[in-house]
Amino acid sequence: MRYKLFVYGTLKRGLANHSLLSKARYLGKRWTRERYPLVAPKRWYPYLIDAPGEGEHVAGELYEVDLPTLKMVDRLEEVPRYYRREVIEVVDGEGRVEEAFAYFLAHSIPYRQFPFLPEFPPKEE
Ligand code: PCA
Repeated sequence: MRYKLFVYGTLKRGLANHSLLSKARYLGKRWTRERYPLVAPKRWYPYLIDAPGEGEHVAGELYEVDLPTLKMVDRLEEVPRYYRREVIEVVDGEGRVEEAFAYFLAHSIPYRQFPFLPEFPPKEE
C-alpha cells in the first residue's frame, strides 16, 4: 500500500528530518484546502493546529510513501502523544483537490499568541 503524506515542516526538502523520506515519491507542492494556524513557538518546531478556518492556506510538499516509511515518520513525530496524523484535503497549483495525511499538534497550546505562518520556515522579517 502507498499513502499520500502532506508535509509542512521539518520533513520538507532541505530541512532536518527530510532524510526519512528518502524512499518516498515527491508529488509536488500543495496547500491545505482549509486555513489552519501554523505556528512555530520554538522556532524549529512547527505546529499545525486543528482549528480550521483560522490562519492561512499552509504550503507544503506532497509525497507518496509506503507503510514502513509512514510508521517511521509516526515514530519520529511521536504519534499519537505529540502529533496526531489526520486526513486533510490539499490543493495543487491548478486547484485540484486530493486527500492526504498531515500531522497536527496533539495537545492544546495558546496558539493565538503566535503569528500564523503561511509556510515554514517563516520568511525573514
Ligand atoms: N514535521 C512534520 C510535522 C511537523 C514537523 O516538523 C512535517 O514536516 O509535516
